[in-house]
Amino acid sequence: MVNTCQWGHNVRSCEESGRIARHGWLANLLPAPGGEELTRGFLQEVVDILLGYISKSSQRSSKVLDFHHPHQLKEGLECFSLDLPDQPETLEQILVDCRDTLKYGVRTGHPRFLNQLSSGLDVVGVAGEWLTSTANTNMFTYEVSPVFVLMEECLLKKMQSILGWSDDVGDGIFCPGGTISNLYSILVARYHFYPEVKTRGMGVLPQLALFTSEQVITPHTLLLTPYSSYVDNEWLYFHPFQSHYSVKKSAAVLGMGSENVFMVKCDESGKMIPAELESSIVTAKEKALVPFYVNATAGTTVYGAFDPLNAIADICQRYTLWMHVDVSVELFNFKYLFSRACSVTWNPHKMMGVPLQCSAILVKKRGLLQECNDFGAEYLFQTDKNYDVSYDTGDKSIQCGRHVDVFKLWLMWKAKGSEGFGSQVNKCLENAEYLYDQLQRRTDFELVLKNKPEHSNVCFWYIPPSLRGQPPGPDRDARLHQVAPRIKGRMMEKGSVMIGYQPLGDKVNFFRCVFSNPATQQEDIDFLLDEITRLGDI
Ligand code: ABU
Repeated sequence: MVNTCQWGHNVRSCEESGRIARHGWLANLLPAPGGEELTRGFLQEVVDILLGYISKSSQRSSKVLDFHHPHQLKEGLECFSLDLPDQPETLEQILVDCRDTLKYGVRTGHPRFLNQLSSGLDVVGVAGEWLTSTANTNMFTYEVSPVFVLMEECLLKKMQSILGWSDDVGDGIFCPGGTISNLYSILVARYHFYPEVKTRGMGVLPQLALFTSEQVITPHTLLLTPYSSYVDNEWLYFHPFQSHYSVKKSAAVLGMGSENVFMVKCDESGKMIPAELESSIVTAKEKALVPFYVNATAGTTVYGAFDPLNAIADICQRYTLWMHVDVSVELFNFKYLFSRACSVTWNPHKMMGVPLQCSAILVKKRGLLQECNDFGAEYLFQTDKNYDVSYDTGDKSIQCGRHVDVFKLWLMWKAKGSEGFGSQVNKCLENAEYLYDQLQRRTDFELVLKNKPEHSNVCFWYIPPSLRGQPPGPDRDARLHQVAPRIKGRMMEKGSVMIGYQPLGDKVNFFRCVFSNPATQQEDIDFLLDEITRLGDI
């Protein structure tokens, strides 16, 4: 006999309904015999929760977040507790846990989530991620991931053609995030020049030097610096310009030493100055270091600045250096700009809106990743398999197990086409221009960079009434430095909008608005500025 259980789905009897609800529901899900109905019911409930969340995330009347301090979440809220039980929870509680996990998180797909380079909620991407989890396989061999391995190859080829690389030279691999992609670029560059490092280690190598833009701040570097000053009984910290911390971190991880990363001076708009790169190379040589690697940035984290890639490529060619480009933006608007790079980091989880995480390292020397990283574990990479084992791509990686990050990107690419991605990005660029125009018109805001945004980042200060008309100087700086964090805190507590802030170089805390969220419209930008004014004037 089939009945309807308390969550509205058919079960075999009332007794079973009660039993399942209390304890045994888990044991009755598939693969338990006859578990289809209950499994469908459970997953349908989860889908309903996800649908409710997705739909609410797109409504401007919803909050971007329901902020709680860590201690509040740890103590537990209403029906939500992080503590792990010894006895199984009921199905009802599991569904509450799902709902509450989303409730107390941040709606990164909300049109007013402008906090991060990765944002948005792409429904096709979500479907891709769900399918990926359902397949629950590993990217290391064709044996267990035949379709995903070929999808990775197909995506990498497409991406290489957009970079302007010919079909037969390129290689690559998807890896867990941009920092790891950058780490790969240094790893393969070092191997390219010094293949003996793989077996004999750093001891047989000269002291190597790396170069990167000073532009992107290191979040961990709150040191007293020559820029610090003591104002109003507190230290005011100015960050020195710092290279993207992934380069320093990688140099440390790879045994080259973070102090051997030279941070090349940038111009006012945040672009690496080629003459400064050249003089840093000369300085490194004078210190008996051996330059081998330059990281150029296409879209710095804060300003969205593009380093002059051609001039940097000329210098790399002159000194025989590996040129890597860390692309934090997208590449549809910049086809072929990267043709001279030896390697490129491309993060589809940023401007392309692919659900986190989705990052690729592309290397313009086929076979290098494999040679650099392979160890041919015989329990995985047998050479006498019944298929072409060149598709067992896992040994290109420094990982063993590798998550399938490719399917959601492949599916989104199918759904949108390259043109769809291009228009999605263009909309973000239009938003950046609109914000820039609005900021120019308003007297309560001040742009950090006077020129039109190069990409989708716009940086600005809010000037509260008490600071308007105050002459520039340390006192004004000290007060202005406190404005953005104070407003940001209020925004989060209210849950109305989210935007990032940071100091940079000699500039005190300013807001960085970055557009990568396809849901954001001009009305959200108007709201953002009005909300900052409302919260800042309190
Ligand atoms: N390099 C990571 C970017 C972080 C951000 O969204 O600002």
